[in-house]
Amino acid sequence: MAPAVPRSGDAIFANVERVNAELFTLTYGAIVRQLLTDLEEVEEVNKQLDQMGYNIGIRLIDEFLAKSNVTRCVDFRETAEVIAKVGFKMFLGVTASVTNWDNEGTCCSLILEDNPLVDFVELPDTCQGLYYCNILSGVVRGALEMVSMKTEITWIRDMLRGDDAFELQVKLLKQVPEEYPYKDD
Ligand code: MYR
Repeated sequence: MAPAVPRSGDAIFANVERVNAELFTLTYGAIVRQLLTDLEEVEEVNKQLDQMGYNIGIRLIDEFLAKSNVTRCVDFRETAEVIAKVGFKMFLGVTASVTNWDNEGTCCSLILEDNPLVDFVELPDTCQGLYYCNILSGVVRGALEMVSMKTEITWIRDMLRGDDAFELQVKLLKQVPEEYPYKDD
């Protein structure tokens, strides 16, 4: 039966957001499932998810910079915080914490305790080597490459493998200085 009192706008929007999030999660699951069927080897699926993420990341950076009003970061530490607090929030709806810095300030971990990609997900034994969320590592790598940072991204912890959080290690390999586009005469 329809409710006698219509729900407030806020409640309706909250519900629409939840449904969209569930649709997103289920759609991602369907993509991973299809890749497993098509490619058969989990290693190949890992590579494909990373590549798909990279292709998304190199496009998503424009939207990120336009919507976030983030300007040049002073160093990689600030970049990592921006990814964790602004980027993840914007595209995944959750924030990450940044820890495990090396002495040089070029390698850190992004920790996700809540990850909407894995809601409803349980991996069967046949998928043990799968990095289910590998699309995320590709997105971060692609986005950073577009702002002149070559990185290597590695999963250190994965809740689908029984760990207590998702930990994504981000290592800055090379920062290509941007060239001033005009000649001083
Ligand atoms: C700069 O110094 O040019 C700013 C760099 C900001 C990079 C932010 C990259 C955002 C990546 C979003 C990842 C979302 C993953 C779901």
